[in-house]
Amino acid sequence: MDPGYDPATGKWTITLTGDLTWISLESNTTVDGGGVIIIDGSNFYIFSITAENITIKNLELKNSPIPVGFYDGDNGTLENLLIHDTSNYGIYGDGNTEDLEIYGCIIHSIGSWGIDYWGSDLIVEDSNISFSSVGGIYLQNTVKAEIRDTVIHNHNLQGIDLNNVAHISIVGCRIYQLGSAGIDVDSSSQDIRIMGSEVYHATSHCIIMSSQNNFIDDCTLTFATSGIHLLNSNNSTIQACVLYNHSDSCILVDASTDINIEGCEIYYAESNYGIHVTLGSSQILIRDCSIHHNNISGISIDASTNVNISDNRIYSHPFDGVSLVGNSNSISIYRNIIYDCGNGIACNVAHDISAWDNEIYLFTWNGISLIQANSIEVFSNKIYHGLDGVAARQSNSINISLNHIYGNMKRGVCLSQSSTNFLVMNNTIEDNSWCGVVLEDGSGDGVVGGNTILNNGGIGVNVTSSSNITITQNLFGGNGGLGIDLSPQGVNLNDGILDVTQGNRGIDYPIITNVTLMPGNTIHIEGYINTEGAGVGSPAFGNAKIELYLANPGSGDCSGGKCYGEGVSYITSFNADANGEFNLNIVVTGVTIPNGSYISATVTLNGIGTSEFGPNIRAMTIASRIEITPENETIFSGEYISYQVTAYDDFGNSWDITQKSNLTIDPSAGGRWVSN
Ligand SMILES: [Ca+2]
Ligand SMILES: [Ca+2]
Ligand SMILES: [Ca+2]
Repeated sequence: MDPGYDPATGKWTITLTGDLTWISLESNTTVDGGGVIIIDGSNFYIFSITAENITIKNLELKNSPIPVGFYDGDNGTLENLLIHDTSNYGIYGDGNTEDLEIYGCIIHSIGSWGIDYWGSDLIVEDSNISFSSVGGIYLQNTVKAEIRDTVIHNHNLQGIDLNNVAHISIVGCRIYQLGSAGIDVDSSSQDIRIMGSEVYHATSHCIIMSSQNNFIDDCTLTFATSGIHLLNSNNSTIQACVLYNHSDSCILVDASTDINIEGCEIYYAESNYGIHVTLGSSQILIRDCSIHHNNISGISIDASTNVNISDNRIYSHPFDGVSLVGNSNSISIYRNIIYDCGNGIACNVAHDISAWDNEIYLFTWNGISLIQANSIEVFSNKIYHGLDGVAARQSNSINISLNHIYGNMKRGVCLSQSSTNFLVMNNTIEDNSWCGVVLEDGSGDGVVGGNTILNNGGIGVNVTSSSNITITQNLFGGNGGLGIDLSPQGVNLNDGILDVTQGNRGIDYPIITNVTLMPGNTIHIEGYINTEGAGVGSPAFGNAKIELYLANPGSGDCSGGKCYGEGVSYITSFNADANGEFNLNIVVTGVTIPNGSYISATVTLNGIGTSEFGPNIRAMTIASRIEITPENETIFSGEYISYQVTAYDDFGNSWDITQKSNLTIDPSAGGRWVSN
């Protein structure tokens, strides 16, 4: 050794020579440089440690292939070392090394990994590792390591590379300026915890892992290919992280199972999605995240299954808030707020999807878009201020219920391109600029029932080039067109026949000729289903179901001197006879029919659908009438009959005005009635 003193720095430099190519230490030795010793390895190894309980501290080590190497040297402590200009590792531990602790070390300008460790039980704390030709920290086969409060930056490859390791914690670290990933974990590794750390400016992903049982908490992951890329990685939780400015998606979940992503803020994915789940991933939970301003969509689920997306705020995406593609299935989307997107939720070749309790608004196209989607439930959502509220194409088995769909620039609900087997039930669909509900282009085999369809700019329910749509017990009012309009547009005057060129095959509506309000909540109703003026029914409509409504024409409901609906309140239903005629008394419950109110009705045929509303007719009480009881009775000579005569007024008051109520036909009096 050749100690040299530098008065300028106050430090002593010891340079290794060919006589001493490394320093061996006995067990239980402390080497303390006091902050004033520099060891220049002169391209030789400096400390090669095979002993135990070695502490080396307060030294500067340089110009060595490996300044500090542990070879089955257990319980080592390195403290406050400055290590630089190595041709190989900064610090090395072989596979037989245990319990190495590294505190407050600065390692830079390294020929390979800053720390290369194959042993177990490693602690790295308060250290700074930079400018290596390979990477910051490499662990292989390590069981239990904690890397805390350490800065790792400017490496040609990874910041931290973990291989076949277990029980690793990375806490409070800052990792940046990397030629590859920030943290790279292989598929043999497990139980990896990354907490309170920042990773940024990685050429590849901030974190890429194929390991099992991962926990990533409170990390900020920015400016890379992605923030987190899980590949064949199972049972992972990502929570309370902030991820932004990635050239691909912010979180990539590929072929991974049982992944929870919660409480994260995710934005500025520059060419893809906030979260992209694909390649057969399953059991995915995305909850309570804020996902916004990503280049395509907020969340994309592609070819994956069993996904729950809940309680997120998803906004400001040019395409979809949530996109489901590639036969993804078993997806639940609930309690999300989704706004300022192209589509709120888009299912494009997907099935078994439920969306409920979402609030979706300010979308450019559809609140919910279904294309070749099957087994879909959309319920209790608020969908407003977009173009079409819910739009389905080439989709089937769709249940749209209990939603509030309003204020959209086109239609509330539109099913088209042969969408079949649907229920549109108990929704409130109002104030949309075009129609409330549109069924078109061969969309059939559905029910539109129990909805409140109010104040839409166009038609309430419009059936175009479609059939077998039952429209039942809806509340209409104030729609700009007809309440129900089967193509062609406007009232399809009855022609007594079905006609395949018309919506719902041009079912004729009922012509009610008389509707009388009677005592005891009873109405008497007569009429037929056939060409107006025919006076008799058409068997084409035999046994059809007729639904009665209180009617109130708003705009667009009157033509040819008559008004047709809109049916504002369902009253009751009954069936026509085999000839398409009806003449009956009905007891009405639950609805009050004021004297003079207007009544309209629809016809529904099984397998064909429902008609438009028929012409409105006033329901009147019988004013000041007299009723005789019995009304018809056959009697023979010598018999006698008792009868009663009752007078009624408009208000339902009655008087018994029977006077001589006991008469006999007397043969001896020439067959005349005589009083007894
Ligand atoms: Ca109208
Ligand atoms: Ca029509
Ligand atoms: Ca017809």
